[in-house]
Amino acid sequence: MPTRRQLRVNNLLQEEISQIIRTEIHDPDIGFVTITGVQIAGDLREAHVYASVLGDEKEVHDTMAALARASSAIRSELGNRIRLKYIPELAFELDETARHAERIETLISKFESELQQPDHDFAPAVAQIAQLLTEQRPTAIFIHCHPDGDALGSGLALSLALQQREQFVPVVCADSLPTRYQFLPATDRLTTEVPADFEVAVVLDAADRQQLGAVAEALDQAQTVAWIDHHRTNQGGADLDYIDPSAPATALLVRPIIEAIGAAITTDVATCLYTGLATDTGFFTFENTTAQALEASAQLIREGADPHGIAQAINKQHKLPALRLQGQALISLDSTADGRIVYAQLTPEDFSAAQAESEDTEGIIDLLKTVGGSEVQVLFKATGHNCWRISLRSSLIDVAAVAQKFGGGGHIAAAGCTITGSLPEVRARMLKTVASALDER
Ligand SMILES: [Mn+2]
Repeated sequence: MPTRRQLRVNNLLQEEISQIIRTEIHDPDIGFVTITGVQIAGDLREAHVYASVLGDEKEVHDTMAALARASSAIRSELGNRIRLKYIPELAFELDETARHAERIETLISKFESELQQPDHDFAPAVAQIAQLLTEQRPTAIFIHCHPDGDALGSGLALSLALQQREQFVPVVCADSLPTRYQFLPATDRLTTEVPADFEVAVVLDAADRQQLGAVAEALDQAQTVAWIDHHRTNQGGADLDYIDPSAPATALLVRPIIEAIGAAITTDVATCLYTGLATDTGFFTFENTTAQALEASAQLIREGADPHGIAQAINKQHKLPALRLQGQALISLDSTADGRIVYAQLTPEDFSAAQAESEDTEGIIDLLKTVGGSEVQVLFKATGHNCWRISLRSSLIDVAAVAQKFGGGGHIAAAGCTITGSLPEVRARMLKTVASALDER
């Protein structure tokens, strides 16, 4: 099985070799050739380059011979173009269709599991949801409780877009707007109250009904529910589902909907979408910081989003209670499994000593991630008597799977769940589950 790094190098080599053959190698013997894949050896010294050639036996033979002749020229051109410690020797091999298909299949399943590429064409879902929204039936947008930048940004962007079509659509959230997001435009349409009558509900950035918190039951009032989300644990099942776990943020799923209803990406809409994308990628540092994320962010900046202003507004809003709470969490910091698991806890006493609220815990888990040698980070937060909200992070194991064992969910690298019981008991259960997930790896 190739590692992620090898996959990345393979893809890079494939792209560059294709281009070099197209533009730099002028051997008339080279016919219609497509580089269908590259497999680099474990030591990175040699790469098998698979070529499929259109034509009869002679054309195939001549092309392969010409590629073999050109291989050192291609290799030295690769050296000019890419930065690798060692440019591998290239061995060109004919890609017969059967083997080709087989390798494509392996690659696709690899992509699905490792890179979370979409296995779906989402165009029909986008079109159907856009169609629903242009019917102008009374509509309400629902976002997850304890709203983050993606939930708020996605919700407000869609509401602003619908307003351009003369429709006022509230954004319903069980919890009120955190201070750090008060800079967002159009926050006046946020409400904790379920509107009296609506026919269409659009749910954004929530993995399931529970994540809507106190307003979850309001969904039963809707005649039609459209659900747009990027959480891997989302099971779907709404009237219209648009669930794409490969998307770095729900904001990027909302964008094509806005375009499909014919609304403009105004400065305000761009600000909301950029906020969703930036916050869900940890300001473009998390694992989900893909080329797609950066390209989309560049586009939003051209459309008026102010990256510096948004980052300042969100990150320079620390309140004393939140910083004191960070201190409490850091004092409790401990590790297990030879330092591979790092954990911290916030008891009800910590919250009162810091005069902090649950909203103030945001960002603490990211401090845990900075501990050298740690592979999994776990934060235990008291949310009531013997009730613990647990945040999990890891770039090594699937923490969504761990969280699911306790009725929670989330993403591969970031997940959470709630467990009741005494802290020592809850902590022991969770750390044991995490440790065995590490062992099984
Ligand atoms: Mn999100």
